[in-house]
Amino acid sequence: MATIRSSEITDHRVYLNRRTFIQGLIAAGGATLAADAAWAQRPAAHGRRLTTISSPLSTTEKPNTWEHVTTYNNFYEFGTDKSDPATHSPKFKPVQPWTVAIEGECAKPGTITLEDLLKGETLEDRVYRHRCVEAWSMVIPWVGFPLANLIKKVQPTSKAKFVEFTTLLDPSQMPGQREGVLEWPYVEGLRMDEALHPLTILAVGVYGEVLPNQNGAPLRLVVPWKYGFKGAKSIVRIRFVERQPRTSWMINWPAAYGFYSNVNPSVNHPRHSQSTEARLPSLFRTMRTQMFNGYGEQVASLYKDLDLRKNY
Ligand SMILES: Nc1nc2c(c(=O)[nH]1)N[C@H]1C(S)=C(S)[C@@H](COP(=O)(O)O)O[C@H]1N2
Ligand SMILES: [Mo]
Repeated sequence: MATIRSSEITDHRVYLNRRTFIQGLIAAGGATLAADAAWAQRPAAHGRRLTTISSPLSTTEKPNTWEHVTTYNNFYEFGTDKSDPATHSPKFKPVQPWTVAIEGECAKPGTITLEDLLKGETLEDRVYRHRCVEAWSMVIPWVGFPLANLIKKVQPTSKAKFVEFTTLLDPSQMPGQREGVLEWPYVEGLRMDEALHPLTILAVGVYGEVLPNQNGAPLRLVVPWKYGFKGAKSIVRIRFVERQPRTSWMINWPAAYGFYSNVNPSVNHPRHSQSTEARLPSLFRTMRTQMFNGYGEQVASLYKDLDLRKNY
């Protein structure tokens, strides 16, 4: 049994006063759960099922529960606490029909509805490891389809070197956007070869069901070898560009959040060691973090000519 140094749990102590999360831990530990107003916020699986096939690219690790996946995460548009997305997003109504603007360096720019985007797609269950900068991790059973399928349809030009993803801007529905915690709207980006990689998906569901609001309804990005924040939520624009996009987190704190943000145990975040992680519901960082979150065999070749200490 490894000895746990107090420094290894400091990051988590910051979140220990998050009531819903603590109760989640108690529940996971099998203790009796007190009936409590906050816990009543816990979303139940809503039952809007999707038809899916399972993917050979799934990990065989056991997924975290629906409760973990949907009550402990980040979606700053709804607040900065880990429990805020679940608490403050239920009233959010994704615009119907949801549309995505396809812009920039491609042969077929235009506006596409989510329904059209899904035409001809087979939805896959993709069970992926998910590693956050704050040093916790989960295993999440996403439902989605390869981003590459969409990219091929809209035919990027030879000038398209990067893909930029933008989240909905709607301060009337997203209270976090009335605060200056990040530059809004939330922007993320990938290099073209990362975007085309078969592990990279656009997700529309989790646990076989339509995405709940807090996980990025109705459409979000999932890139399993990168830190969780690369997965932009509630996407309304996908733009093909020649230059590396300025992402919201790079603008917020460039020394901590680089463009690549590949999971890398040997490069520390200014505030956290990145060498170990706590697999929720455990609070202890007893797991060694793997290079590329364990997806090195599939993705390491993308970075063979890059110094990953400089390009963090
Ligand atoms: N628009 C938007 N997307 C976002 C975020 C956010 O604040 N706003 N947070 C990111 C971070 S830091 C993480 S860890 C994941 C968490 O949500 P998930 O568990 O549903 O992936 O969403 C990412 N996508
Ligand atoms: Mo994160």
